[in-house]
Amino acid sequence: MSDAIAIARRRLTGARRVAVLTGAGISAESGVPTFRDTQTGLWAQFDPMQLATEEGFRADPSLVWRWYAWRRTLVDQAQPNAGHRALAAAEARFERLRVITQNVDGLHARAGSTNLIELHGNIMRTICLERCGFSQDSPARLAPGEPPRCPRCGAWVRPGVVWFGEMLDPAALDDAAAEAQSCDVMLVVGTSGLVYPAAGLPAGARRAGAVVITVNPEPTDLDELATVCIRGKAAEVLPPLLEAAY
Ligand code: BJW
Ligand code: ZN
Repeated sequence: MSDAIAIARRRLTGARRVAVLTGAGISAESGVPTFRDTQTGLWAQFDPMQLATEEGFRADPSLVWRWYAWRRTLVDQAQPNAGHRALAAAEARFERLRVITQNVDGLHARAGSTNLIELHGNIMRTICLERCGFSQDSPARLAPGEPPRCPRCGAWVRPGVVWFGEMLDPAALDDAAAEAQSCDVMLVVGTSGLVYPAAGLPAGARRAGAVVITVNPEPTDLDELATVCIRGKAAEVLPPLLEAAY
């Protein structure tokens, strides 16, 4: 076990409330490419920042729908990894453990996490572009081509995720901010810390006096405010970090 993991384990001992902020890195070892790594093959010529906006969707609905159809098949084939499972199992160890995820892949829920906030929605959900209220769990393999029409109002449907420039669900964001304010320890796993408002949560936790532990194989801006910084892959670090010491 690395020194950093041993130090972080000591900081977790005695913690009652643990908040966990996760990003795409936790699903990397499940084979789901991180948002910024989806630019492979056919998609290399497109900027994800342009695909993940309402403007981009309206400009070329078929293109954006195809990108999401492809990503849905990747998510459908993926399985939760040891990192997701360690977090799900740790719910039983602490008085309160809440996972706040930026991921849209649903792998935390599939691993068994029950106390979960999905800040950026879920790629397996389909909603109405005009927000008439239509929402449906999508089959994994929604056909590419043009997006279907909303059965209620006839507008395009779109993925049930939060695009750039869109508000996060206010209740989910309030919940996440309250967890950050009240936790003893915040674990920050596999996120570049570039996308707000999620990226602001660790600073909120730190200001409120929490210990902040980061897990990432690469340096990020969040390291500056971390109490303990663990360099490593989520699926390798989280099991030894979270298993109870007997
Ligand atoms: C491993 C690993 C392994 C690899 N183990 N780790 C304040 C300042 C500046 C800008 C803004 C601000 N407030 C708001 C903004 C604008 C914008 C924003 O933040 N822009 C920045 C890019 C600057 N934010 C928004 O627009 C948000 N809305 C909002 O604020 O509304 C109010 C508002 C409206 C209008 C104007 C202004 C304000 C909405 C953000 C929605 C983000 N949506 C996406 C797409 C979801 C749908 C989809 O997937 O298609 O969410 S963007 C994308 O980034 C996705 C992710 O959830 C999110 C975060 O990415 P994440 O998870 O950190 O992944 P990566 O790829 O960046 O990093 C992976 C990390 O893993 C790396 O560090 C690796 O090293 C690591 N890793 N392998 C552990 N094995
Ligand atoms: Zn509609």
